[in-house]
Amino acid sequence: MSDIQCIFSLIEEEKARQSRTIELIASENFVSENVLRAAGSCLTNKYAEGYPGKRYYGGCHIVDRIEDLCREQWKQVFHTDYHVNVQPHSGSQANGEAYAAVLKPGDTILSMSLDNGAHLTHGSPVNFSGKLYNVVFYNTDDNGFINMDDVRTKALECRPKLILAGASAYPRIIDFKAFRAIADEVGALLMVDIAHIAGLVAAGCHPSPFEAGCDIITTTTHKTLRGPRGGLIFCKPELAKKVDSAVFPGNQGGPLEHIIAAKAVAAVEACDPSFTAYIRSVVANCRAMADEFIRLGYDLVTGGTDNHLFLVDLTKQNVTGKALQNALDECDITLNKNCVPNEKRSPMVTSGVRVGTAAMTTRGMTADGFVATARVIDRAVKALQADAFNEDFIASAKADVAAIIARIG
Ligand code: DSN
Repeated sequence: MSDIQCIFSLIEEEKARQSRTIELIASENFVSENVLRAAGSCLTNKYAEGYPGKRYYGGCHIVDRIEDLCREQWKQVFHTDYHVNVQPHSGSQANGEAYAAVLKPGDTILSMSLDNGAHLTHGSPVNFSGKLYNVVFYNTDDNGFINMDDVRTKALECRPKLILAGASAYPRIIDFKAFRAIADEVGALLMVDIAHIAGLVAAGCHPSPFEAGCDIITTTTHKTLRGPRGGLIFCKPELAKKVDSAVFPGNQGGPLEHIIAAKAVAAVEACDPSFTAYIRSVVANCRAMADEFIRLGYDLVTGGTDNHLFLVDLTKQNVTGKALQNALDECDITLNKNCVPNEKRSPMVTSGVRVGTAAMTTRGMTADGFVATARVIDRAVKALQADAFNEDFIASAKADVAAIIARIG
């Protein structure tokens, strides 16, 4: 087999893996054929540094139209007049570029920490954000809810230049208006990272940071928005120039015009009424699955969920997140280990797992399938506890998974 055949054979293997597994990673989804077509198109050949109408290279008149269309379409998704930059290659880059637009190195950011459910780029000491800026963290309470009293106290103490709201592993509604009030009280800018909940915001299933008057809003396009991998930055019009120059030439070179076209396709899809119905099912399925875990005796961080994900705290079961993730991999169920509030284990081990319903809802799984999946996961936990996670168990769990998937076609 040639090296190229080997690459395509591995892609086929991955396609088969995706098709036979139950995908519960809260940040993943399955894109449409049209998103794939645009992402795999000849636009990958084009260099287009700059912005529509102001490029550094020739031959950009067609990609200009695509990027303009993309920008306008994303404003429609969120019913907003905010400026949007569609060039960020990822959510992490979008966050770095948003900071660079309004902060200087050493400025203070008030943010939530990674172990409370935030993202690495929200100021983790091992990330550029924690190295470049002075980051002060607000906390969640003992049940895992964002503690708005702590946000206000810390904001009054540290007088941040920027307050950051948003998370990667937070199962509840975030009160953007309460953040806005605190930011106004201390004269801070308010940035919100909606990478996870963007689809819910678009579908009206989560309060909108646009309506709350947040200054900068970043997102990825590939989680609940079901688009290609990439980022977006929205900002109030008065910050548009600063944001655009922070993206290019500040942080990036040539934009990925094939991905921008795929983002445009995803935006058109997100404006279709069927997208709202999809997101409502994601949320309903998440509640059904979370309720089943509670019924089976598990502790969930915050006691449940309002969105597309929940966190199972396995402390009581004395099973680590890592052990369960690895065991479920063998049973064709994919999820990720996750820290829980007051985590005692390292981030590579953890005491919990994160479960999301966006991807399998796209595949057509309904509440029954999610409840059945919760029961397979419960059996895996019990097998680990009883030292009975063996070949026989794996074979029977895989058969259960295959049957659940067969029911969705
Ligand atoms: N890795 C993403 C997630 O799983 O939430 C965040 O970037």
